[in-house]
Amino acid sequence: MRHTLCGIAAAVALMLGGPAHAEHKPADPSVYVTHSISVGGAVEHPLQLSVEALREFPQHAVREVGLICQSGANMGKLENFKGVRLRDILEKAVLASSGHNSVKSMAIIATASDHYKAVFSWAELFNSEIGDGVMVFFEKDGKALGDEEGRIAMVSMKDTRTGPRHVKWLQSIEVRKLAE
Ligand SMILES: Nc1nc2c(c(=O)[nH]1)N[C@H]1C(S)=C(S)[C@@H](COP(=O)(O)O)O[C@H]1N2
Ligand SMILES: [Mo]
Repeated sequence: MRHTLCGIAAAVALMLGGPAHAEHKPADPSVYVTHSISVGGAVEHPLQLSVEALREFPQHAVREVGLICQSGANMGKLENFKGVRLRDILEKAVLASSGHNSVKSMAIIATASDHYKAVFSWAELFNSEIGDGVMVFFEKDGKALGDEEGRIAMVSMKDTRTGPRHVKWLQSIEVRKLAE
């Protein structure tokens, strides 16, 4: 009985919630494709960046990154892509900090068009090696990204499991102060 109720509750929650993040292979990924990303929230200069605008930042070519799901499952790899550091984008937007200690309580939220979200902290991006490997990318094998990833995606290459912060169809970067 208990299980049945739980099952029904889960089904109702799913129906009320509408589509959650896409399953790994949506039937028609083209509906999720994004062509630019917004950078906003607690920043001095909100930005809207197209692929062309992203190319203006220092570009990094990456040979290969393995993709491991949070479950531990091997999801293949990202190969031969080109992107820019999220840290460089945020430096252009300039974090809106109200003093020396303000940035330490900031979070950076990456959101995809299917509502998938991944979160970073200021310390990860600006004060750890993780930040060196957080890339917003837009090119693979010298070509635009396909619909299965959108034109703009993101990956955190130095994570233990790289799947969770491989954000396909990237749409926005929001900076938020989590504590006063
Ligand atoms: N926008 C978006 N990005 C996402 C997901 C998602 O549902 N939506 N799933 C994540 C998960 S859990 C994994 S393991 C990786 C790898 O998925 P793929 O092999 O289908 O590319 O994508 C990640 N990025
Ligand atoms: Mo995953």
